[in-house]
Amino acid sequence: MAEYIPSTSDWVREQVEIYEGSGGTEGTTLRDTGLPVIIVTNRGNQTGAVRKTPLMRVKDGNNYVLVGSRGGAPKNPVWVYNLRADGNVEVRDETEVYTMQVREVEDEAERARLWELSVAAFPPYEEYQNRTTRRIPVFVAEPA
Ligand code: F42
Repeated sequence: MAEYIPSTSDWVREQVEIYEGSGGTEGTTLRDTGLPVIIVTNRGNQTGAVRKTPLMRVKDGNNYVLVGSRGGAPKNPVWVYNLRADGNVEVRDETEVYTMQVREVEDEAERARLWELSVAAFPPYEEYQNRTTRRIPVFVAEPA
C-alpha cells in the first residue's frame, strides 16, 4: 500500500480524520451548512501517495459529480491534476465506499446539465464561478 499523505490544510485534514475515523457516521457535512460531503481517495501525480479530499456530494444517479471550485480561488485545486493523471478513485459516501473511475466532463451539454445539478446541491458553486476567471473543472465518477 502506498503511503497516505494528509492535506496540509488543517480543517480539511481534520474532516477526513473524523469522517474516515468514524466509518462515515460523523463529520459527513460541511461545517455550518449541514450539506453532505464525500471523501475522494486517489493517487498524487508526483508522489504516488494516497490523497484524500472531501468534496460536496453531488449525485447523478449512481454517479458522483466532482467540482474543482476551491472556493473560487484563482488556481485549480491540486487534486484536479491528480485526477487528470489517474482517474482510479474510491468514493466514500457516509458508510458506503465505491471503487470508481473518474473522467473530466468536456461535452458542453453534459457539463451544463451537471453544473446545474451541482449548483442545486451546493448553491455557493455559482458564486465561486463568478469569483474566478478560470472555468471550474467538473468531473464525473462512475462505478468502475
Ligand atoms: N473543494 C472543492 O474544490 N470542491 C468542493 O466541493 C469542496 C468541498 C469540500 C467540503 C468539505 C471540505 O472539508 C473541503 C471541501 N473542499 C472542496 C476543499 C477540498 O477538500 C480541497 O482541500 C481543496 O479543493 C484544495 O485541494 P488541493 O488538492 O489543492 O488541496 C490542498 C489543500 C492540499 O492539500 N494540497 C496538497 C498539499 O500538500 O499542499 C497537495 C497534495 C498533492 O496532491 N500533491 C501531489 C502528489 O503527487 O502527491 C502533487 C500534485 C502536483 O501536481 O503538484
